[in-house]
Amino acid sequence: GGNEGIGEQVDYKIIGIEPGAGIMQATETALEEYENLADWSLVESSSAAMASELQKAYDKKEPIIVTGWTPHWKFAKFDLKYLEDPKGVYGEAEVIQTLVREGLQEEQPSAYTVLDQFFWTPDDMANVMVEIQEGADPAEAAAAWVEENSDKVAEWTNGAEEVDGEKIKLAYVAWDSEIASTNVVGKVLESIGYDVDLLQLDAGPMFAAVAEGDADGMVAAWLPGTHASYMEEYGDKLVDLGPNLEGAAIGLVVPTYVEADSIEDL
Ligand code: PBE
Repeated sequence: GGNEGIGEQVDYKIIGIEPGAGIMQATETALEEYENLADWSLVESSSAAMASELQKAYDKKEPIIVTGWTPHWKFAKFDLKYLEDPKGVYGEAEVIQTLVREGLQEEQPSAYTVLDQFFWTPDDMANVMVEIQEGADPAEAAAAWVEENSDKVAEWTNGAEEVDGEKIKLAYVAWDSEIASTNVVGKVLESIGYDVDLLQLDAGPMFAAVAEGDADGMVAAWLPGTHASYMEEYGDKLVDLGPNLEGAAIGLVVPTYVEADSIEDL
């Protein structure tokens, strides 16, 4: 390692997101495990503020290092790369899983069926994210996607009987990826008659809410790595409905003009 140029230029800082995100925990681990990062720090921020820092640096072609993840609209908007992670701190490919509260299957079988069958691709998710990033209201972007993808939606609602205004509460965190997925699933549940409430929380409280039955479900668990600590804490009180997306990833992300390929080059 030891590229003093980049470290100096970014003030030995990695631009993070909300505390509580799994990627923040992983990055704290990276700061401990990579000796060349011993004097670096991780800046707490928010997903939106991280993206605007990235935009500002990118416009000026200045170096920047952010906590990044896929699917995310930033890869469509900017030329970016993941830094290699030879120590494997950020894990391998991740999936995003759907988790629901105990008792949902018996009490709200239609919602359970939809949540169980919800599965889409990173491109699907990215398309919704890009619309929102370009200014669409999340609920409207989700409604438009649902309308344009009726074949896929029909697979998710297959076998789910219509209901009459029953209440369903989905917990999520304001990560761009989860704003997209949660709004889409919410629209699909509305389309079969549910009165849907989207409950925005921090990561830990999101897992706790579903585990304790204060929310009915969530489509936002990044596993096996990113949210491993939350699964350890709440996993036995959650019903795991499996992946809703395959091919997710987290890591340190830089614009391609940054002259580093690996975390060890910093
Ligand atoms: N993320 C997006 C989350 C999961 C979804 C990668 C920012 C996290 O790090 O916990």
